[in-house]
Amino acid sequence: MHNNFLTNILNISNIPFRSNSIKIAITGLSRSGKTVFISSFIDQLLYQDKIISITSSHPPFQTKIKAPLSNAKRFDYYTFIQELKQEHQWPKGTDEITHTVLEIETKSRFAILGNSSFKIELIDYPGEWLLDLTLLNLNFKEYSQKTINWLKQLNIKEAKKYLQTLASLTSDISGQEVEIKLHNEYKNLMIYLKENHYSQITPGRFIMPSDLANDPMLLFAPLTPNAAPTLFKSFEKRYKKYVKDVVKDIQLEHFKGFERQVVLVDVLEALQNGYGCYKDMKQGLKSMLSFYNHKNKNFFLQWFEPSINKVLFVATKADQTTASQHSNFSELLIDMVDELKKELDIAHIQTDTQIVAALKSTTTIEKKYKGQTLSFIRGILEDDKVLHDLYPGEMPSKFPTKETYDGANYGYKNFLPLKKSYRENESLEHINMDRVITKLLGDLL
Ligand SMILES: Nc1nc2c(ncn2[C@@H]2O[C@H](COP(=O)(O)OP(=O)(O)OP(=O)(O)O)[C@@H](O)[C@H]2O)c(=O)[nH]1
Ligand SMILES: [Mg+2]
Repeated sequence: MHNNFLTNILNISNIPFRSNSIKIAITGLSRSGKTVFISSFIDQLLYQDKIISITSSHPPFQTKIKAPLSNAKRFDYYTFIQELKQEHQWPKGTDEITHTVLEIETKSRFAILGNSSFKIELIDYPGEWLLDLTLLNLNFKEYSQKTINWLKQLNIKEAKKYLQTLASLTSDISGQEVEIKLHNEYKNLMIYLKENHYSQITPGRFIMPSDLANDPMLLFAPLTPNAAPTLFKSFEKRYKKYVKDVVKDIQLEHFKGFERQVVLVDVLEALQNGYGCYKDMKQGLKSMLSFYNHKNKNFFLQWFEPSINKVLFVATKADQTTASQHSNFSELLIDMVDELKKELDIAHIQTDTQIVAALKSTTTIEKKYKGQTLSFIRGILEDDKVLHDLYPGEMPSKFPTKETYDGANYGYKNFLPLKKSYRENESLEHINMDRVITKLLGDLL
């Protein structure tokens, strides 16, 4: 009797602390799958029929979408899900920060406590703008130096051309004409590098201007310190304004107060675009999360109290490979974020990884080829909109070394959402989104 009483008290003290609302930022570079991921996450929570097996360890819960926040752009779940389920199209790229609020009502494990509810605010946050937060830490001279060093390291023709332009500037050069020319040359280089799968691109608004397209504030570019003092002063002024008005007052403001973060990592993109892109993505991820680094902690504390205590690294598009490759796919994701996880550990931030397909757009089938049975994926290719069976090959379990890297060995294709007709209240076809829900919200359910 006495023992039972004690056990009950202990159990009750084990109930996870429930704050009434929790904020989750979903971040990742453009095209990494944020919008489809958030749409699927909401859809799985709304219609839990498929996730019941994993979540059966939790009491039932009910999810509702709440009214949009008055001070933020709405994440348009209804339009995105209509495109994915009915029109079999991917949503267009997003170039702004959007929010949505859900309310989850759970039945308590302890009848005496009754039902309880909590809110989750989800935010779709472009990784390009997250990279901008590193600029808070750099003055214009430092930013220029860092960018120039990076361009030198890339060792590619297009970057060398910009460095040559910088070297050709005379010390007395100034004026709007040269300012526009330099800005455009640097901006076009950033667009080129983005298209060629490089990750460490700043300022974010040069490639994703959103409402700031053609704003004169953006008229700057990195310069060799001391080379052209008048030009330097004028770019320095605009850089300072950009960091204060855009990075600090808008982009940082939206990032404050988050408890959990999802970082989408495009592992397949890194694998198929060569060693340079892989290295750059790894470094880019490090920069994106640099405010957790204990060395930067004091600096960032003055801007915001980093309250994130859980980071989940997710690689989506697992349906672009066969089911037999998923365990290697998971290993590759771990390989990509391993060092970062260690750094976050030091900062007492809990981390985990998960591969998913937010929307499963292919099926794995077995086919005979030259006497061997191989795993193929069947799906509608985005290129020609026709159903194909493709052999995506084997994935390594570690990223290759510089010497052995051959991007040509790996080629993953984009598929369109399958032409499935969904029943009412049937959630989006997926791989492992149930595990994401458990890893991200399990302690609250
Ligand atoms: N096969 C497959 N492709 C996916 C999946 N999720 C995203 N994609 C592909 O990735 C593209 C980008 O997905 P989005 O969700 O729009 O990515 P995003 O990160 O929001 O991109 P931006 O808004 O441009 O920053 C889609 O157009 C699809 O081609 C998935 O679960 N499976
Ligand atoms: Mg998007």
